[in-house]
Amino acid sequence: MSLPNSENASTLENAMQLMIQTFHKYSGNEGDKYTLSKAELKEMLTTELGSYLGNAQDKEAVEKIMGDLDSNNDGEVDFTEFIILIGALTVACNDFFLEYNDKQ
Ligand SMILES: [Ca+2]
Ligand SMILES: [Ca+2]
Repeated sequence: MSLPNSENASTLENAMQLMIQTFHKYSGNEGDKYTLSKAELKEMLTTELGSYLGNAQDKEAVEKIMGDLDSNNDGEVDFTEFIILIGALTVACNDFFLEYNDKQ
């Protein structure tokens, strides 16, 4: 999947495109092309967020993340639900960063 003008894109625009591309890289593996099944979510979490989420290999952790994210309860994670996860993780990273800076 490619989006227009990626060469001229700003850093933030690139980050947005990467989030879209990353989602579609996993969502297209099985079932609905535009949503993540539990297996696709697990693969995405372990491959892309391994260092942040640590033990996402753990079946219960995946079930919990799936349950938390699947706000419309259809058993799949759509792009809106995915972006909420990324947003929440980014907020947590920012909090960590601010705290770390305050201690310097
Ligand atoms: Ca899918
Ligand atoms: Ca859902």
